[in-house]
Amino acid sequence: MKDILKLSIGMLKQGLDKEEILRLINEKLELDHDYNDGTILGSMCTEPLEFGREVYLKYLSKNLGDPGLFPGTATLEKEIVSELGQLFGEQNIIGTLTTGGSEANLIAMRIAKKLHPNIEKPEVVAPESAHISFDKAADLLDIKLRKARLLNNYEVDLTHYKELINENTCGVIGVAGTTSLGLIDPIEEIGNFIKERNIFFHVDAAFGGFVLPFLKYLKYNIKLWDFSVKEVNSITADPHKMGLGLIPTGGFFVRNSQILNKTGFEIPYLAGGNFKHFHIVGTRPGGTVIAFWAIMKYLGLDGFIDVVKRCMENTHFLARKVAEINGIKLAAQPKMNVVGITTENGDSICKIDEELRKKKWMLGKFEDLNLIRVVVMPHVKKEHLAFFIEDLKKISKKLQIS
Ligand code: 0PR
Repeated sequence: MKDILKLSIGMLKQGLDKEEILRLINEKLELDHDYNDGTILGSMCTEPLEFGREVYLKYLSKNLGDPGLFPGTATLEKEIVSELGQLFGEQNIIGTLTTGGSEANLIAMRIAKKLHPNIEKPEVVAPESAHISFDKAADLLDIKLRKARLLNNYEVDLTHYKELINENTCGVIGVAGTTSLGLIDPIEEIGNFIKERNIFFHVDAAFGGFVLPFLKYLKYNIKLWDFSVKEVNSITADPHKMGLGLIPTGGFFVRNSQILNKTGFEIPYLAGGNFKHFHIVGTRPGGTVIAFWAIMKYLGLDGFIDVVKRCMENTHFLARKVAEINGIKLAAQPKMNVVGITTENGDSICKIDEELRKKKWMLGKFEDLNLIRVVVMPHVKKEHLAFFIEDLKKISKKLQIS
């Protein structure tokens, strides 16, 4: 009895008025960082497109966990998947929007295992630069994740990668836009190596999926990474990163439509009827899907190209300036709008990160690679980067003298 009373103490007996509630929320949210002030330099998320936000608010009760109740919403999802499939080099693919890249990668790992019921101790090979979601998936699915080491230039050591593939390998992973540096794995070479070997090949383009296709239109020289490599079976690409979608909107795309039949889950009792699905979650947002459909229609190819073009201009500006500062250097020449910064003499980057944080700059820090990461998202403007560079210059100078 005492415990029940204790539990109810936190909840108000009578509700407050809306104004007071909003005031309380705003007070708490003062603590949050704001994309628009330019200090968030280490995030792969950004402000969603305003029109997407408006659309989302209209339709946020739609639930694609029961698509039979919302067949119209499900149709919009199919249209998104079909258009993105073409953008990723294939007609007639299937797929689905997810809660993010982690769920999409988990789905891919599950499929790799499911398609190989005869492998008793399944293994998946991935580069060391693969996102943490693969470790999570391996843990959940009881798959052994074998990681290929990186070379000094942070690219995967392909010889080691190939050595890790054996008769227990049910899947291989390539990354098109690594989390730390935005680098692209040699997808074509991996494809060639596993040709005719019945190994599921998944490409994680959670970040790169909404950058690389547009870079191609901007005449960047991009190596093949998508369904145009015939051995690639599935791709992760997330609208809530460079697609300006709402959080959460990830994406999973698969070439062979039979895979859903072979590996999909079923929920027989749903009000709208039974549909096979890939998802780990049950109830899932329809509003974010409709919003992304609207974003795609609103921006069109030209709009997405423009977003990426501006991010790349700022990326080049930052990269040029970093290269001029004594004591630090680019970890790698940026392939997309991700810039890694490391020390020239191999000293730890942590001190610089600490000093930058004191000045409110929020970056990603990859201690194992000794680099800090700036993701030049659409909310990061040239003037923010100019301020950042001034601080970086001062900090680098100060640390060299001390
Ligand atoms: N694959 C890659 C290549 C990723 O970079 C990420 C996330 C994922 C998969 C997983 O995607 P979800 O986070 O949608 O599940 N990359 C970012 C990272 O870890 C996620 C992120 C976003 C981190 C915003 C911080 C942040 O402020 O860096």
